[in-house]
This record gives sequence, C-alpha cells and structure tokens, in this order.
Amino acid sequence: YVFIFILIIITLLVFNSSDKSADIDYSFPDGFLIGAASSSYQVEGAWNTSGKSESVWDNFVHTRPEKIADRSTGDIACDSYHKYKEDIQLMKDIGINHYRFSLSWARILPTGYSKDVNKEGLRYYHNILDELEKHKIEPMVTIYHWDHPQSLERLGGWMNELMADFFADYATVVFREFGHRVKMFTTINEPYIYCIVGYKTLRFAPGLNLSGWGAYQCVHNMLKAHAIAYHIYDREFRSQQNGKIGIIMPCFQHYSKDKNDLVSTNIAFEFQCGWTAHPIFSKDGDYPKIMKQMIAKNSKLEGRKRSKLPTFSKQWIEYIKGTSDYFGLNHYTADLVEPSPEAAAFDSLNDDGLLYTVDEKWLSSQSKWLKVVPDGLGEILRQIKNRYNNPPVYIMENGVSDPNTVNDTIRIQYLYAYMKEMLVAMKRDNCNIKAYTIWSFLDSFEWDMGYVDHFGLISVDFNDPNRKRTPKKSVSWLKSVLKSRKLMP
Ligand code: LGS
Repeated sequence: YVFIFILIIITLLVFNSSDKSADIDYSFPDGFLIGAASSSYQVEGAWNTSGKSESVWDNFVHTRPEKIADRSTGDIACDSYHKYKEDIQLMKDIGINHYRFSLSWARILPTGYSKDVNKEGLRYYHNILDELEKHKIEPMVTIYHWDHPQSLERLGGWMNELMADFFADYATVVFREFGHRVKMFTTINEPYIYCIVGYKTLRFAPGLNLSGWGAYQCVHNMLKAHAIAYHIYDREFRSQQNGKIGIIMPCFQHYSKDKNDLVSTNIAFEFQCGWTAHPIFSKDGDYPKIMKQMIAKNSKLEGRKRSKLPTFSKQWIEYIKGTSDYFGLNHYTADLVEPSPEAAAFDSLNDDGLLYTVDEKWLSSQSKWLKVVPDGLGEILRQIKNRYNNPPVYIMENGVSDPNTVNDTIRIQYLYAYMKEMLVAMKRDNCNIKAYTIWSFLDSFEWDMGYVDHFGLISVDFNDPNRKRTPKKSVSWLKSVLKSRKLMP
C-alpha cells in the first residue's frame, strides 16, 4: 500500500508540474488572421519619381551614408513601386489572409501639407488595393511608418507640436481617399523605436542629439498626433466606413537577472511598452507613474528646471485615453534587466536606471539585438491582458533575421515556436488575440542595417537590377500551416 500511495503522489506531482499546454490543440480558430508586413520606405524604392518628394529617410541615407551598415539606401529597395503585382501574386500563392503595408507621406503629400495632394501617389496605393481586392487579401494600412517629408523635418519634425496637426490633416486625406476600402488602419508604427533610435541612440533618421529630451518630446507629439487622427476617424468617418483604427507598440519581454527582481522588470515594461500603452490603454491614462517619477528625479539631478518628460494637461489625458480599437503589438525578442544606479544618475540615456543584457544560452539570429526566446511572447501577451483588461491584440510584427538565403531553418524554428506560444496564450490563458503578422514579407531595407539583415519570407536579389524574388523554405512551411490551419513543426 505504501508503494501504491507513493506512486500516486509521484503521478500527481508529475501531472501537476507537467506542461499545462500539453492538451492544447494547435489549430487556429475560425476568423483568426495570419498575414505578412512591410513598410513603404523599406520596400518601395522610386524615391524621387512620380511626384514623390524627399523624405526624412531619403535625406538621412543620402547625407549620412556612414550611418548605414552597408552604406546602402532605399532609393530602389525591393522596387515594389513597380513590382507590386508580382508581390501580391506571391502573397496569393502563399495563402496569407492580410498584407500590412504603409503609405509614404512624401508620396501622397509631397510638401507635407494636405492641400498639395499628389494624384500619382494616391494612384499607386489604389493600384495596390485593387490588386489585393482581386486576390481577396485584406489590406492593413499603416498611415505613418517613419518616413515623413523632409519639408516637415525642416520645421523640426516631431519636435514641433504642429506636427500633430500636419499628421492629422494627412490622416484625413487618407481616410477620405482610402477609408471606403480599408477596414484596418494604424496611425503610427512604434513611436518608441522611432523616437529612441532617432533621438537617443542616433542610429535612425533624423539622428539628432537633443541633450536627453528629444525622445520624450517626440513620443509626446506622436501621442497627440495619434489621438487627433483617431478622433477625426471616430467623428467623421467611422459610421460610414466601419473600420478599426489603432496604434502599434513594440513590447519586448524583460526578464530579471535576479529572478525575484519584479521592480526592474516592471520599470523596463513601463519605460518601453507602457510609455505609449499606458496613456491609451490604462484606466487612468497619462504616462506610467514610475516613468514620471524617475525622469523627474533625474532631470533635477542634471540641474534642469523642468522634467525631460513633458506633461499632459488633464484635457489631453482624457483626450488620448481609449484612442485605439485594438492593441497593435510588435514583438521580437526578450532581454535581461538589472538595476544599474550609477548609469541612472547623470546619464540621460538611462533614465530607467537599468542595464539590459541577454542570456548567452538563448539562440542567436542574424541581428545582434534579436535572440530567440519564444516564451517571451507568451509572457508579454499575458501581461498585456492583465495590465490593460484583455484588449483585442493584433500582432503586427513578429519575425526573425536569418542569414540563410533560402534554406531559412532559423525562421521556421522561430515562427513555429512563437506561434505555439501565442496559441497557448489564447487557448489556455484566454488572451484575446485576433491576428498574427510576420515581419517581413520580403527581405528589405532594414534601416541602419541596410540590406545586411534578412527578415523576409521571400529573398530579394539586391544585385539584380530586376530585384528577382525567390521564396524561401519557410514559405513552403507556412503554406502548409495556412492550408491546414494548424501549427505543425
Ligand atoms: O524593420 C523593422 C523591424 C525589424 O526589427 C520594422 O520596420 C520596425 O517596425 C520594427 O521596429 N522592426 C524591428 N525592431 C527591432 C528594433 C530593435 C532596436 C533596438 C533598439 C532599442 C532601443
């Protein structure tokens, strides 16, 4: 009896501690969307043709070539301006449900102002929409993915509060022109990355060092721009157009180096994901409290009269709160955080007082910053659910860079493991996830990494004037997943 008793206890223990996801069926629910993404500057090319003006990225790559790993530009990129039909045919062959792409502000409004509409620019995007419609692929349109006209940069770009109004005028042109055929809009892609990398680490356009406050001002004006555009859509277009509009945030998963350091992981979350998510999705709105406190404290230590983090008035807090029909999530990887007080005191690059590292055991990708940590996706999805009352989440970017040109086994492994985590979060933990979008459809101009990092499902030969496309091995894997609507290794 003792033996049987012990056996029962052991079985119970093993059962309880075993993977609770074991009994999950890895099929995708009806209506769940799977697609792929791109952005205008990264794929279009045709940088100065058909009425398009110079964008801040055109200017950056032409004037500061040393900032780009291979000194390349997006002048031609994948030439999707001319090859969109071929691209959309490839999407059709794969069987994806939606295509997330962005509009070039400088192509639609070359001067930046809404009165000067470039008909050829509008035509190009109508052509894409026609083609998508023909193949029954749903468009998901990002209004702004970092490439505003250089004419607006001359006025200070996102440092200028007026940019919020310029953006809202541009968005209004977009709603009026495309809203009857686009049911899914994103105002701005990742304010965090554009503002940090453009104003702090200086790797991206406009690459300006504004003594520690630029990134804060930049996100501040973007949040205003987003909210104004949201309200315009809500007031003037929603009832006839019936679409959704929201914003996209990058949220890495942060694990603490010391397992019990929940303070550091919370700070890391709030300084990245929470910076844009808290004002929009939290009950109280405004920036996360911890951010306001820490930045104010550091600003004082640095001898500044005001906090580097601008303040929203009560009216703005209310106006911004709730302005997203969905939580647009870009997620790639995870890191380890630990407190690093010395860095925090006087280094304005480090107001969160944290040191970020990685676990050397994590599998590497082609990009230095990207380690393969699939359970990070599950963790971040559960955090979003718990912190913001389970909003509908649209995963708008997830993917990996893989040095293998066609035999991209890292990508297959990555996508499989990350999608699996997502399904566990949906089916076991009831996270409200509506869509999964792979970054990216094509190998493309990866910002400061030029054409070095390959994120595409489709390889592009950038030495070929014709930019020949070749589907990678991950495409055949994805095809069978999409066909069976079930995840298979
Ligand atoms: O190509 C971009 C992908 C690839 O890596 C896409 O245009 C962006 O929306 C997105 O941000 N993407 C991306 N993100 C990771 C950026 C890591 C930079 C880390 C710097 C943090 C301060």
